[in-house]
Amino acid sequence: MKSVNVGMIGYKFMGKAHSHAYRDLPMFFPNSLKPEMKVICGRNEEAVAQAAKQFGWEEYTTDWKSLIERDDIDVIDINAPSDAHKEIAIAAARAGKHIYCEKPLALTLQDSREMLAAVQEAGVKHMVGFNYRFTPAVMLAKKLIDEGRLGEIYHFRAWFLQDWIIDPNFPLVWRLQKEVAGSGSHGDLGAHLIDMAHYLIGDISEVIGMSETFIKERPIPANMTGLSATSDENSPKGPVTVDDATLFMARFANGALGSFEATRFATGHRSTNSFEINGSKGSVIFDFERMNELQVYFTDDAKDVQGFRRVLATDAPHAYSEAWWPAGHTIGYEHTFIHSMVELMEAFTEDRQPVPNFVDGVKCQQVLEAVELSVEKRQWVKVSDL
Ligand code: SOE
Repeated sequence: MKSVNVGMIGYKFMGKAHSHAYRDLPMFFPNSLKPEMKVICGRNEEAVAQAAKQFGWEEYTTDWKSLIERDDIDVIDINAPSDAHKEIAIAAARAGKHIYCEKPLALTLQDSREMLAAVQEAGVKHMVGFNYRFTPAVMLAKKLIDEGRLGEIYHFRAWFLQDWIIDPNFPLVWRLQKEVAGSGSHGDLGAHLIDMAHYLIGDISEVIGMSETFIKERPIPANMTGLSATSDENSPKGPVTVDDATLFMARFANGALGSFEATRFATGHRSTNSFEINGSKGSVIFDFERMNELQVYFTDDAKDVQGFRRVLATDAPHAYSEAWWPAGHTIGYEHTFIHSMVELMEAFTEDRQPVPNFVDGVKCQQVLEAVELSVEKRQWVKVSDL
């Protein structure tokens, strides 16, 4: 197998990010299997035809069921809104297709478990879109932890702050509707933080959270695409059925303590995705708005120069640096998706499951749901009880 034929369902924000990744991958990773951009699928024919042309897909279709039946398609990439993930993933697995699915994996823990069972039964490869794991600075943090260079880990604190719906008249887009999105900032942003915690620190054993929907009703959108939408003055309003902000505290199985904040109401923060980790021998701080850097502190540095140092984690010898630009010529958001697709291609070459996969997707969903239960009950919830 020298190339992998992809059929992609969804063509908006994530569709563009994935398409760009498939297109760039062969240029920068010439030794990788090549993803062939065969077919893009969406409900609106005019829009999907335009996307096919703009992003570089060979064909388009509006019928995902016929797409997954095609013999010439190896991988189904699902980046349609979250309520579409389950049906498509299960059908694709039964048709013997490998799957890349955007996060959150499903609307509920139960749905995500059914999806995992389907891919395992079919014996196909499965991957979930936790793209931030593939940031070289995050991978450096992981290396420092795994090598024991931060010592025993005491704290993981993470925050994902946005403000794109701060205007109460911003329309009721699908991300604000429970039946389509599952949850709000929690499943959209908190899911990334939870996966990051799993990746870096390990399993979460118990959680306690709180949640709020600040704006209860919003105008029904006339048009929406990606994260933007419009409505007119006379648009009727509908109820917001998800959280605007969810915060929770967590205890990790290894004894570390965690705090998590996901909100779309952090005025001035366009997309601040950060964490800090403190261990007995040092700390790291990461902020996606400065994604090329990791701040690192070691307790055994000479006292007179002790302090956080800024490591440019996209230069050699850091992850993926050999594929990119000369030293100091930094990379961006889109590269996290290219690296994710490289992992998917490597999984084919090495005949193993890519990571993160649906097992990680289910683990994330379990914590999401444990937090929701804790909010409802106003008490600590053990993740393993779900
Ligand atoms: C919108 O809130 C969003 O694009 C998420 O859906 C993504 O997963 C996150 O990476 C950035 O914010």
